Amino acid sequence: MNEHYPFVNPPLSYPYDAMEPYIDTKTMELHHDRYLQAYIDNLNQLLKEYPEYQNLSLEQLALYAECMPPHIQTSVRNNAGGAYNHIFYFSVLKNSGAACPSGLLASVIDWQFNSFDNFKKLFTDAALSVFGSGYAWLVLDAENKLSIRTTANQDTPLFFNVQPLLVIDVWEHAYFLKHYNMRADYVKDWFSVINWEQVEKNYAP
Ligand code: MN3
Repeated sequence: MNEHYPFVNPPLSYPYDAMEPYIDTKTMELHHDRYLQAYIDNLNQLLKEYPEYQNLSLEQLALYAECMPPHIQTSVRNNAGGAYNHIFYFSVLKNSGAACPSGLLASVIDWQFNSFDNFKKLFTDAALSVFGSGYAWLVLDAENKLSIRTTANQDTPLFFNVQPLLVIDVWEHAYFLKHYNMRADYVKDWFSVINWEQVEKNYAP
């Protein structure tokens, strides 16, 4: 995708129905073509008037929004964050991939969380603890340790000075059509479509 303005919505690297039966086709279509598209369109619209910010990346826009004129701070932060978070979310989905991490990442998860099953439990608890809309993340922090973080709305974990490895979107639009209000069922299904190969690359590029 473009590193800066004008941003374009990167096409999914898989068909809309690729995550069936865990995440339904219609949800994937709406999520990518409407929700993510809207963040990108809004951001481009906003930046049209601000050539001085047009060379910034999504990460920079989300991070530096608070240094911008007060009347655009919230919109830049939400729309750049919304685009960044969604692109990241779609990039770590894959059906029929490995069921769990391997290699170095697997060892570090075992070491830091005692076992993969315990990591899964803690990550699920975090995803369920998000009140309202937001995300749960596995990140690498400044001390090179893995941790589980949650963010509200379209905040990004970049605010914590960490490197994101894996994310689940727990906004209702990510699961409502199939799982209704049962976020726990969605989180359970989502664990079947994690692209662990990509997460490993994010960990040790
Ligand atoms: Mn979403």
